[in-house]
Amino acid sequence: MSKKTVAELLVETLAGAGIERIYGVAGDSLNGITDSLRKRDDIQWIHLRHEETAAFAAGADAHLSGRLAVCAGSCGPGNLHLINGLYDCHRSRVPVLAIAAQIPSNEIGSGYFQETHPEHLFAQCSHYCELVSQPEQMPRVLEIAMQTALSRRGVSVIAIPGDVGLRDAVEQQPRLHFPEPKPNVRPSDDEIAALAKILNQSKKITILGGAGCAGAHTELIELAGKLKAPIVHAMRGKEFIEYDNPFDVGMTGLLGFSSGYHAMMNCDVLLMLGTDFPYQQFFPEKATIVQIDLRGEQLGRRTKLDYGFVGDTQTTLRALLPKLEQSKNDEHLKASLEHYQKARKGLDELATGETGRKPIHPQYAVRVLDELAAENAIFSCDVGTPTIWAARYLTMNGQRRLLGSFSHGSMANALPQAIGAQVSHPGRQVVSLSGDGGLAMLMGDLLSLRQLQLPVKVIVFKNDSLAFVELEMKAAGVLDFGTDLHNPNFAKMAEAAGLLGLTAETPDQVEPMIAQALKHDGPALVEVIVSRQELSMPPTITLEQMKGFSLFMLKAVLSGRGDEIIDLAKINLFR
Ligand SMILES: Cc1cc2nc3c(=O)[nH]c(=O)nc-3n(C[C@H](O)[C@H](O)[C@H](O)COP(=O)(O)OP(=O)(O)OC[C@H]3O[C@@H](n4cnc5c(N)ncnc54)[C@H](O)[C@@H]3O)c2cc1C
Ligand SMILES: Cc1ncc(C[n+]2csc(CCOP(=O)(O)OP(=O)(O)O)c2C)c(N)n1
Ligand SMILES: [Mg+2]
Repeated sequence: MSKKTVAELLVETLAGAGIERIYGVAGDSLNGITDSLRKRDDIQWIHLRHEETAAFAAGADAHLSGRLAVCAGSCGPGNLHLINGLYDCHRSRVPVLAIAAQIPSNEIGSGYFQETHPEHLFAQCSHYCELVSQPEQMPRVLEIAMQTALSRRGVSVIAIPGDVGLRDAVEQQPRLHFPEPKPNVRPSDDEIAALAKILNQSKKITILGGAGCAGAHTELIELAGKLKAPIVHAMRGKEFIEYDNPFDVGMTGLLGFSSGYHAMMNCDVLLMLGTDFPYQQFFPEKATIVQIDLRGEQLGRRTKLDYGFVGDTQTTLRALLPKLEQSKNDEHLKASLEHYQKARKGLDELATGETGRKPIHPQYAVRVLDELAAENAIFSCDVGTPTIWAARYLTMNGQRRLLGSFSHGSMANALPQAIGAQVSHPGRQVVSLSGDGGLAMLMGDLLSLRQLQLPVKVIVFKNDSLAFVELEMKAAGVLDFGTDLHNPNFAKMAEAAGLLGLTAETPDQVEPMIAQALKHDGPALVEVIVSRQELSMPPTITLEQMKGFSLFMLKAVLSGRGDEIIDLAKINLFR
């Protein structure tokens, strides 16, 4: 029997750790690895058209499963293409390992064909990034990379020259055979007592929850019930917090609900749980702020902080709940919930479609999709206006999932993430809410839907523009420029690529076409011709007010009404 190669040991180590697939694009320098994959049936090669897609897809896979996912690119330009997707994975704290093949080891440093230095390139978007330069390092370096991605939640990269992969392995087996550790992390007893005291003494408490509340829904609802506290969520917390939640008052932030904003601004104590909500302008200035996060380094990052605690949300709340007294004061909660109902009603009124009337409101298309989609559908939304519609019109229910490039904010994420979702969850309905700009940016991988037989449904919001940027330009008082898109007929293009392709031009076509696409046994694309400026800027905000501020710098929530920005700094609806 021939000896095992380093590449074979690499693949065996991955398979042994339960990795079922590697997303990537093949290349000479990856030959050792792809050839090892070819010979096994317990780990698949997911062949894509662009490495950026591979990285986003791996990130989606990891986000949905909570487990390590792997992507790969060949030397130089091949792995360089991974970088934007890897940034996204790293900033979203999902465990992803990237295999960056390297040029022949004896050529490193000579300016050889395709030479780059992955250890430098990926240093900023990874916790661990090392070159495997000799067989003795395998599998140890790979195992450290995997362990680091998992335990620190983020990206690890190993760079490996093609020739090193083809050499004989020294070690013959993976060395680590233990299940992923799952420690309980919580504040000390004294800290829990101090936290309980602060909360027991306060009457107007608002909870701001984020993605770090995943898995702690029961405890979160019990907490809100005891404190009579409205719960505001940050975008990445939507899928974990919004459902079955009688305390829900919506999202905060520019794209949020005015009710979310007010619930935060009008509290005496803001309790932040597992959130890194980034916009400083939306935090209350006078309230006492308490933050609980699994990572100490996250404490006080976004706002001044009065108390900070390190703990996992669920474990911490379990320790805290018995120490809390039942609050009897529900004034703040009631006011916040009433405000939420009003805000919700206002948004729902915009999500309508009149027969034959063009163009279609994008809100309407998403409302229809929300109604028709499966109870356990997985959605992804592009950065741009699809993020707004997803935040406001997709209903989460504890089974549905929502993917986006929320922390890194990269365009073109939705289709690649949908690919990763569908590959890793073959039985689930997966829907990509794509911008026409976003789809075009990584459009090559529409072809992958057919090739990999992935029944992803792509809804394209065709507004012939980079609408979100146009909105920001208007807000900044500059004339919009460079935002026009001369689009093809995406439905015909989809047909040519072997997908079902449909075009909805009028509201009455939206429901039957989305229904047809969802039922279709294979990939489908519905282009929806939507209005270009659904949220126009208010005439009352002057250039002077805007000067030097990006839209995100404004202390404002974009009113769903499309005719105003509610300058929330000036209005206090509770007074
Ligand atoms: C175009 C665009 C517009 C946007 N507008 C908005 C907006 O208006 N409003 C909005 O909210 N967002 C908006 N976002 C998203 C925003 O940029 C942030 O990504 C988002 O607010 C962060 O959500 P989060 O705090 O839930 O998640 P993260 O930023 O991922 O933070 C999660 C926190 O939880 C901690 N954590 C993880 N696990 C645990 C655990 N088990 N226990 C305790 N802590 C844990 C982490 O350490 C981290 O600090 C927008 C994004 C885009 C692209
Ligand atoms: C890779 C990348 N390039 C540019 C941007 C800036 N940007 C943010 S949203 C956006 C427009 C997105 O257009 P589209 O996908 O058509 O969505 P729309 O807002 O029109 O619905 C742009 C250019 C970005 N976030 N990411
Ligand atoms: Mg667009």
